[in-house]
Amino acid sequence: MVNSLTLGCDCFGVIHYFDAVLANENGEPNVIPNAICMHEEDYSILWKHQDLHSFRTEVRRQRRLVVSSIYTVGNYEYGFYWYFYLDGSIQLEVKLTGIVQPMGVPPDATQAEIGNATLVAPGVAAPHHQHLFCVRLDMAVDGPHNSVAEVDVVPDEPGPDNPESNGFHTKVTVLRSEQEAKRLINPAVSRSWRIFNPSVTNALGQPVAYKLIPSSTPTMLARPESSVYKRATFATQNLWVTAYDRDEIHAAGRYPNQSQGGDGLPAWSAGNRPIDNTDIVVWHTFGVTHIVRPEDWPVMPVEVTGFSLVPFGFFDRNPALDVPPPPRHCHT
Ligand SMILES: [Cu+2]
Repeated sequence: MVNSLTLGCDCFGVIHYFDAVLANENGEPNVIPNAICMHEEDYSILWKHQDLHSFRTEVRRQRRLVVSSIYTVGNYEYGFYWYFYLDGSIQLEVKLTGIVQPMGVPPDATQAEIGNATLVAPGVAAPHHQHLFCVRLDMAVDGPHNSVAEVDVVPDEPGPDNPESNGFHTKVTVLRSEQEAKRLINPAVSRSWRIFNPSVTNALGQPVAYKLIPSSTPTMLARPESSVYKRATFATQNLWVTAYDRDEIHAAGRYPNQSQGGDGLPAWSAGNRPIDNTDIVVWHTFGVTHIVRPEDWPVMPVEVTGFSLVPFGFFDRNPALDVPPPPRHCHT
């Protein structure tokens, strides 16, 4: 399903391409030229400050390394864009485009009459649906043995230690077993998950860590008795953490199309293996619930979903201080 990418169309600028070698249905190697694109691009400002007394300014430009590929899955295109930034941050954006699944409705049908779909053209409607992705992150933050903590930001209790009633603090909960690590996002408390190495500290004595910042993302809306829920149970949680096993690769198991349900993450995590200070894999489910717009027809402008992994005490200070300054006229 992976596309061959074309210079000046899919990717701009100075590009390095990688071919993909895949097996065809007879098990023979099949080369797909230019399947992966790598390039660098400007990404606005990295950091800036203007001194309010002297009006002296320092500014540095952000750049990112982009590694991308695009897949045509039936009517849809999915672009996977990994970004690597100068401050050590990593981001995945999935770009959704292509043609939404249409269905015919009577030419005089109204929006009220067609139920769980949007009328996108006379006689044409597009059903509500979800795109839920699960990434397998084989984490190794400064070594193979890592732990995961859930971090919520919550208000302090009222009392003498909170005299203005405006204090808040981080509530850090280390997830110690696979069952404890089945988690949902919670934007109201800025929930993130910190993947840290308990055995390695930075110069400040803190365990080195990267934090997973989810986007505002749904989980599966289909009910537990549905076929899709049983086969894609991974999509009912935003986070899973498992003990590393080389055979545990696909979140829905090896054969989702033939599955009777329960394979993949729910089966592996049923063993409730310990996940604290050991070789772990972090799985993150994210995506979009797509209530199709008339503007998505007849071809859909890109909609973006994804997540970020940013250093949290992995470095001792801002790691991008040595970025060369832009031309002289940008700072005084
Ligand atoms: Cu969609």
